[in-house]
Amino acid sequence: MRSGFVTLVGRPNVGKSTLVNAMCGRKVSIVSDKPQTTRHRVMGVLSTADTQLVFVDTPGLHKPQTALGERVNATALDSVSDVDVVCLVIDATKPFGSGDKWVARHLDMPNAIVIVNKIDAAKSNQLLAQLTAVNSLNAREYFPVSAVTGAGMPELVAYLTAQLPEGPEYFPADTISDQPEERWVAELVREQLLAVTHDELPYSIATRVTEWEWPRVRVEIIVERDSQKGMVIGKGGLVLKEVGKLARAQLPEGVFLELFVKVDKDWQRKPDRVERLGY
Ligand SMILES: Nc1nc2c(ncn2[C@@H]2O[C@H](COP(=O)(O)OP(=O)(O)OP(=O)(O)O)[C@@H](O)[C@H]2O)c(=O)[nH]1
Ligand SMILES: [Mg+2]
Repeated sequence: MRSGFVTLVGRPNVGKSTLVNAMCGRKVSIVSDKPQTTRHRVMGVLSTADTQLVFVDTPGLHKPQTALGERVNATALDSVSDVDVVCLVIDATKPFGSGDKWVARHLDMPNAIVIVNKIDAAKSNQLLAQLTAVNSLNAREYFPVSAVTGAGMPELVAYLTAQLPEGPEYFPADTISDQPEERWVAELVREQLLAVTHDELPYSIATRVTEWEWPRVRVEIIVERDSQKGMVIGKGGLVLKEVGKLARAQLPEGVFLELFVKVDKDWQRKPDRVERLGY
C-alpha cells in the first residue's frame, strides 16, 4: 500500500476546493465565486486497491482583518507541515502578485509543486506570462491545469500518486471526506447563501446545525446585523426558501431542512464567537 497527504494552499478564490473536488471525483468541499469560501481544513480521500491519496483543502491565505480571518489563515498555515506533498495553487487569470509570493515564502518551495489553475479561462499570452513568473519560484514541478474542464488533471493525479511513500490506509476505502455530517450539511447551506449574497454579506454568514434528528435537521444561519437578517430571509422568505431547496437537493431524499436566521453582532471580530462557531 502507498499512501499520503497532499495539501493545497494559495490565495483565496484560486480554485483549491474545485481542484480537490475534481481530483476526488466527488464534492467534498464547498465552492463559490466569492473569496474566502473555505474556513476549515477539509480532507478528500481518493482510494484505489493499493493507493490512498488524501487531499487537504485549506482556507485561502489573505491579509486578515478580523478574528475569523486570523483563525482561518492559521488553519491554512498549520496544514502544510507533516504532509507528503505541498501544492501552491495559482490562478492563471490573475497576475502573479505579492499575495502569491507571500504564500510561497511560507512554503519549502524546492519541495513544493505549483499548480497553475483555470487555464481554460486564461488567454495564451496571459498563461505564458504566468508560467514564466512562477518559474522563479524554483518549485519541484509545475502543472498547468483546469479543474473545470479537467485539462492537465490526469497528469497531476498520476504525478501525485507516484510521489506517495509506502504507508497505511489512513481512512477506510469507502471514505470520501473527514468532514462530520453535521458540518457538511451546514456547509451546503452556507454555499447556497454565498451564491445569492453580495458585498460584505458573504463574510458575515456562518451556519451550524443546532438539531440533528435525522431526517429532520435544523440549521442556524448567523449574520452580524439586523439589516443582514432581512437580506438572507428575502421578501416573503423567498431567498431562504430557495437556499433550502438547493441545499436539500444535494442531500439524501427525504431530509427535512429547517433554516433559522439569527443575529450575533459582529461575531466575525470576536475571537470567542469565532471559536464557538467551530472555526
Ligand atoms: N474557469 C475556471 N474557473 C474555476 C476553475 N477552478 C475554479 N474555478 C472557479 O473559481 C472560483 C473559486 O473556486 P474555489 O474552488 O471556491 O476557490 P478556493 O481557492 O477554494 O477559494 P477559497 O476557499 O476562498 O480560498 C469558483 O467560481 C470556481 O468555479 C477553473 O479551472 N476554471
Ligand atoms: Mg476553498
